Amino acid sequence: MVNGITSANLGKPDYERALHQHRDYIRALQNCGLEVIILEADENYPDSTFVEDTALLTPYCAVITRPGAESRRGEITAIKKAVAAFYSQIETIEAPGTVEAGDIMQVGSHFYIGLSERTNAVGASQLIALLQKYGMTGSTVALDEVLHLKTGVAYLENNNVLACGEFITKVEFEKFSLLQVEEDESYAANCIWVNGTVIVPHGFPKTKRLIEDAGYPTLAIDVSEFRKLDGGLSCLSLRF
Ligand code: CIR
Repeated sequence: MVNGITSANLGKPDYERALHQHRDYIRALQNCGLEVIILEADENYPDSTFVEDTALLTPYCAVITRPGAESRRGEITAIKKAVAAFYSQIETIEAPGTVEAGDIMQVGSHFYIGLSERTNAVGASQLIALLQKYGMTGSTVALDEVLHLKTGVAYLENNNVLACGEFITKVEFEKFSLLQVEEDESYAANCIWVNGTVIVPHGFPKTKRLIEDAGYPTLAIDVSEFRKLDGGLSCLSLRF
């Protein structure tokens, strides 16, 4: 994983520390009541720890994506196999479409799809058609500043959206109650709501307090080594 793609200027990840942080992350999910299935390391793909990008798992079907980053395309082989144990309905995004599911934010049965350098319009429209086939809906959101949609925005259920930067003023999110993450803590906009608790990255006290003031218990996990590869809390798991 130390050779993963990055735009951050934070140096190479420390592998041992990353393993340690990964174990803490798994424990946090378990503490929130989840059963965690841990996949084998896929040593051919340095970014494969960011499993979120390779599949969208809905209540009715799984969609195996086609990552926009070419070096990540082969990650889907192992993910497809793992997902097949839980889903009988498996759909796929086809060329020239690209989708990375870090660009997808679920709000009930609606899915916001970020159009980014990794997710293109063809991929997004394939995905919207697939969602509709199963009685769900999707819509696109243009991104200008961040890697993935969920780099800058997280749905915390109960109509609450945690947002930073460009997402604070997007019309698409006007109907939600917005929790605004300050620019100097922008990394903390990627949090995950799990069974009522919000797992937050360690080291961002203002955002942690903001979430707690909105009524959520929080659990802080240090993911500094994954941040060095532009990855966050949501990227490290597929939650279904
Ligand atoms: C990448 O650039 O693809 C990885 N280094 C980071 C992916 C992060 N995933 C996510 O935000 N869902």
